[in-house]
Amino acid sequence: MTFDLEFSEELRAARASGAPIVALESTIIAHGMPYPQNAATARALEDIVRAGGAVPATIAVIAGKLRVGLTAEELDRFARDGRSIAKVSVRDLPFAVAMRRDGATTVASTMRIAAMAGIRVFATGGIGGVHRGAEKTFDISADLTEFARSDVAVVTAGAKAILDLALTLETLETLSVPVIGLGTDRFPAFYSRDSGYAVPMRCETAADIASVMRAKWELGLRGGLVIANPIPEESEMTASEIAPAIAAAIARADARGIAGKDLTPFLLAEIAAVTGGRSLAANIALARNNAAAAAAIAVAYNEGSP
Ligand code: PSU
Ligand code: MN
Repeated sequence: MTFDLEFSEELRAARASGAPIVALESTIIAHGMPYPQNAATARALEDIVRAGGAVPATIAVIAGKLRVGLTAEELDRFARDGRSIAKVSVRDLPFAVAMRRDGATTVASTMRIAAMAGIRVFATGGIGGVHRGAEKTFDISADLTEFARSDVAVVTAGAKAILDLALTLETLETLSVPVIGLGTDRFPAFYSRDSGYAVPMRCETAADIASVMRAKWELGLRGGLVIANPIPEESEMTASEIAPAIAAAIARADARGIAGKDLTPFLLAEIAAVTGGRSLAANIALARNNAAAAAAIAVAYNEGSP
């Protein structure tokens, strides 16, 4: 058995020529959005990265192989099969590999595989974090732990609004993870531009973010960076619109005993249903916006690297 990474042809060429690369995850496709919007979004994110001058690397586990770059057919299959494909975080990687399963990778496992592949920039929608009520449930996303381990900058619309964002920010501080607002002083809340909490640092340009990334790793500080990129204004949802939908979704999850890795996909789907798809449109808009910013950061990081 070998556990080598498997690169697509496009990625092999990109690596050979030293082109900038942006990692993309597959849980957002299989578990984060319904079909067919997830298929269209997966394709759009790749196209946006290409338009920004970088090469997209959608990451997944297929028949136990750690795959970097999927074919159009594979991308569409992950979208169509959706939640019947296992959500694979770092905990789940050994089982998926040994048992030759398919797996949709989360932010945590995508970061890990990207780091193995030498990819330094990754675009997601919104990272996982500390769930509300975590003092009772202990539900803290492995995404946070991974930021302490994998050397990858993750472009994210803050963290998901379903979370306790104050505790999420505290945990990132404890883990010594830089949280950089891209053109903002405020930590975004996924569907909206301002969580009510400040970011500890702010950069205006992709070039400045690339400099911070280089400084971190040249200092020998291992781990990732959170690049907090607010949803575009025109797609933002107001707190009065989104807060009741989140509260209702959390109440339903509690009533049904939904926990563990099923919780985040359940909440996102419930909120989309309650808002009549408004939250889905916002999620797509912020993910697209993150892909564009990630491409710019990957290009800037490449230019400054020897
Ligand atoms: N961003 C989105 N939609 C998603 C996710 C991110 O816009 O569905 C996924 C990511 O894969 C992230 C996961 O790692 O949600 C968080 O899951 P959990 O809370 O179980 O760690
Ligand atoms: Mn969890």
